[in-house]
Amino acid sequence: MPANLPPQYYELEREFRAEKDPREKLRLAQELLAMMPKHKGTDKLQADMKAKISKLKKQLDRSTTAHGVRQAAAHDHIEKEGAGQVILIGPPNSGKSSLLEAFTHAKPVVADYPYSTRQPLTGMMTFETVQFQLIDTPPISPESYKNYLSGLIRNADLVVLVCDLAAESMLDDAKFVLKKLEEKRIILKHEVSGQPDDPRFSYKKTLICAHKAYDDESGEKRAQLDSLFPEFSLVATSILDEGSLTAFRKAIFDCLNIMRVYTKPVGKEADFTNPIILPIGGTVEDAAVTLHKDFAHKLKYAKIWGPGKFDGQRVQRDFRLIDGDIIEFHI
Ligand SMILES: Nc1nc2c(ncn2[C@@H]2O[C@H](COP(=O)(O)OP(=O)(O)OP(=O)(O)O)[C@@H](O)[C@H]2O)c(=O)[nH]1
Ligand SMILES: [Mg+2]
Repeated sequence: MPANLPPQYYELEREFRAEKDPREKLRLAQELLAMMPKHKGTDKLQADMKAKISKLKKQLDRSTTAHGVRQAAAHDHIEKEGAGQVILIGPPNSGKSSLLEAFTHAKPVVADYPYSTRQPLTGMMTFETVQFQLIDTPPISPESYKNYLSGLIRNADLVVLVCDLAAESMLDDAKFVLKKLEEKRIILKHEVSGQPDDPRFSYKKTLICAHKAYDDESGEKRAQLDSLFPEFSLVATSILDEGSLTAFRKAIFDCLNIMRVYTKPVGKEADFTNPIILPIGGTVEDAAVTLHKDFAHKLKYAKIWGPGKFDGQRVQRDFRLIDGDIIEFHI
């Protein structure tokens, strides 16, 4: 019986054979298996691919546990923390590590020469009452692309493409990053609603960071970036300008399409230190579910304080909340 494999299968198989990084190879093998039509004609192919997957997993397990530390091949997944995981990517020397240093307690290598960052590093950035996880990464250029970057970017909630307004080659460098990621089947978009039909691709919401803005007095470079990315949100930053760093924090919050809701125990003050994070448009019930499924089940009504409401207004579970609302659950 013929296997009848789709044309994309052969393209992906070629990529799989050429791939050297075991983690990326494992991901491609899993994609190939998922793409294979399941019938008698592919029985042997399926078994072969499952054997390859199991061998790659063993190989990765060994590299992860050897010496008790996670090794380079294991960089492609970073556990999420806080209200959103944000990955800083871009050409060499654009200022990715300087941004991580400015916003978090992390101590990345910052240097006036390119390729100073060799591996990803994370830190937590505060915006008002929430924290976001920032990931600093090694640069993307014709000379260098760490394969684990594809996994990290796919997994992140938001991509920040850091462009260097002080660099002559700013536009070419940014275009190269887009092209390289497209090769890896990652498409940077200004907004993402749903994913592409072809499951091998992924769309990632991206904020453009026009960095070293102090060095662009005339605004000419910024205008060039605006025309390369007409639809994207763009934030201009400089580590020398505190106001621009505040704007960056706010831009990240806005791009993540989330809101904060503060809980208030009956008869007590609201807790402003630990908001519930919900996607924009979330309801009273969504907020209750984040506390506990049973709790949401038992919920009778809630009282709300916030803009556009009477203080303590009584609402039902399908009531849509907005950023900054205070909620008192009644069960
Ligand atoms: N003028 C100016 N220089 C900056 C700014 N931010 C960073 N730099 C300088 O730019 C250079 C590169 O900064 P890094 O943060 O190491 O850049 P990177 O993108 O992490 O570089 P790689 O890790 O090599 O890709 C350093 O000399 C920084 O001091 C800024 O806002 N303005
Ligand atoms: Mg760096």
